Amino acid sequence: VAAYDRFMEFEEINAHVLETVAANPDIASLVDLGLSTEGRELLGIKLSNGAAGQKSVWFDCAIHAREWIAPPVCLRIIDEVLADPALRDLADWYILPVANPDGYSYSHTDERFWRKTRRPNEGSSCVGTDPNRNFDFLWDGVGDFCSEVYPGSSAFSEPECGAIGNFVSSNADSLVLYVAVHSYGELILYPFGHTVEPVPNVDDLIAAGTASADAIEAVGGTRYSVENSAAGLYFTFGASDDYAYGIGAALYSYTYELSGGGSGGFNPPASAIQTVVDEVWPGLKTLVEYSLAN
Ligand code: 0X9
Ligand code: ZN
Repeated sequence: VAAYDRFMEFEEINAHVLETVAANPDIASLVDLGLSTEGRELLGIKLSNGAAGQKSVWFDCAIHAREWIAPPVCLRIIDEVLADPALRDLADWYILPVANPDGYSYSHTDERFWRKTRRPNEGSSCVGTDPNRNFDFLWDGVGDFCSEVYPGSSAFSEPECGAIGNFVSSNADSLVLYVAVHSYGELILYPFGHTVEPVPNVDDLIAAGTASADAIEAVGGTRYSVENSAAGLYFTFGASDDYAYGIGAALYSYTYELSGGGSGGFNPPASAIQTVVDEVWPGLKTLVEYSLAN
């Protein structure tokens, strides 16, 4: 069981993933997605009943470095799915607790509100790319190196994004649901980020998202709102959820913006973690159930 009373550092989270796999060999396996720019391991975990031909669901957390409230949600998913065989009969679960380990580590050691990756930009002293603008779906190459939403020198210039994109595209046959966990805003966002035009299965996306929001609200009254990304937030290109949906890999694709806290919203106290994971887990479970049933 992971710690929910403090924000774990990257090394501790990876050690926890490795221990979990070692302790549950019949259920859990390591999904080694490769290395970050600075050589940190992108370690995901697969939880499965072992049956062939299962559908699958994916969750990644903290692709934005400073969003520390996200990894505990991924770790809670692992705890729950390990404990409940019925959840493993629904689908194979893939969870990546820290999608941007270089940035996450840097936000612990140097700059609490760091957002981007840590790959240097040639010809600029400004470091990093916004990984959630770097995916190869309608990637928009216009942007300033120093911008918080710099999209990178090319689509998938960031190895962290390429690793996730490669997993998603190569598992398109089984993948039903893609979820990126971010903060903050208490939002359940569905595609696309570049247009408010409804996507073909928008009714199902809204129905699943609303069922999820209802399950979250039932815990302690927090109401997440279910919105199209572009309408509910702002226009974007190259985000991970839009990639998973846009290439046809996941019919259900979402970004969850968790609760905020602290000045600026990206700095909730560790004492907020337990409440967030307790209310969001039932919402994610409901989302999985809905998306696999419809
Ligand atoms: O801007 C983002 O990447 C996300 N918000 S955050 O405050 N965590 O940075 C929202 C992404 C939502 N999805 C799309 N726009 N496709
Ligand atoms: Zn984010």
